[in-house]
Amino acid sequence: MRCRVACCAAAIEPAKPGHLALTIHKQKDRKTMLLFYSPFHRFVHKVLVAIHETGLGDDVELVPTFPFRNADGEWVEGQYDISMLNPLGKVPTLTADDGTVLYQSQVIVEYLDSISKANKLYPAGGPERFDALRRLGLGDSIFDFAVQMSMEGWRDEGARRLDLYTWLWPKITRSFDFLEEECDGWSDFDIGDVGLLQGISYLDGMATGNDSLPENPCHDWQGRWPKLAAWFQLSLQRPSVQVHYQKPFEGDASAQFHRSKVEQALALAVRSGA
Ligand SMILES: N[C@@H](CCC(=O)N[C@@H](CS)C(=O)NCC(=O)O)C(=O)O
Repeated sequence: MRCRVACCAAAIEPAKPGHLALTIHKQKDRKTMLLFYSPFHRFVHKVLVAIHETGLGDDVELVPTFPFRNADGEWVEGQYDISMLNPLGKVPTLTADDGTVLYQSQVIVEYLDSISKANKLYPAGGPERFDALRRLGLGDSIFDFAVQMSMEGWRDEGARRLDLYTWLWPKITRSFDFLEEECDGWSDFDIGDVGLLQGISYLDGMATGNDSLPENPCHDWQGRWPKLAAWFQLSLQRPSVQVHYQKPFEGDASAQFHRSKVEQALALAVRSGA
């Protein structure tokens, strides 16, 4: 059973006559959702692309959240805690305007699509839908593998587990072989493409020219898989990508701002419970 742990007073108080128009106007101007995410724009963020493709750019406030290191590379673990909202303590985490807290990017993008004001990213049904979901799963796995390898690189060189790399790289190169075959026929842009863009762009930022990565077969991935690279370069031009990709985050990224937004989210939070 779902229970509301706290409510926004303004949402439950009956509007006074004469105040109604003002209330409605204020609510329209306000960003009503909060997205806790890591503002590293060296890769394409699936959730940011979905926000813009679905026409929700004016409805979502971005809250920079650093699970490990901040933009200056300093360890800030714990200062940007979101575990009261998401027990996994992971970004991205979204609070919707009714206070519902959603986490795992796959869940967030599907929610955004369900309330879309513009494009739908999920094909309605049939083979197209399941093909999009398959590519989303592939992109998310490539992303997870690349993150795993990147985090392994935080260990001292001698302490890195080489078998992790020899286990993960073939999964990535086989995926790229499959995608090189498939991508010729791609024209529409759906949630599968968004997932692939996130995974490939993270791998691109981590692997390109980086020969210090053990067993790296992807240092020149764009030369090895040219059709996939052409699709990647074209997709990067989409406005929903350009709005953030490779652009520094310019808002408030302080721990104080973050705390104030966690408190705001908690005041509205709805979570599952007895
Ligand atoms: N499968 C998850 C992955 C999210 C994820 O791994 N987030 C990392 C940053 S890239 C994180 O927040 N890690 C913090 C932690 O593990 O404590 C999703 O797609 O949302």
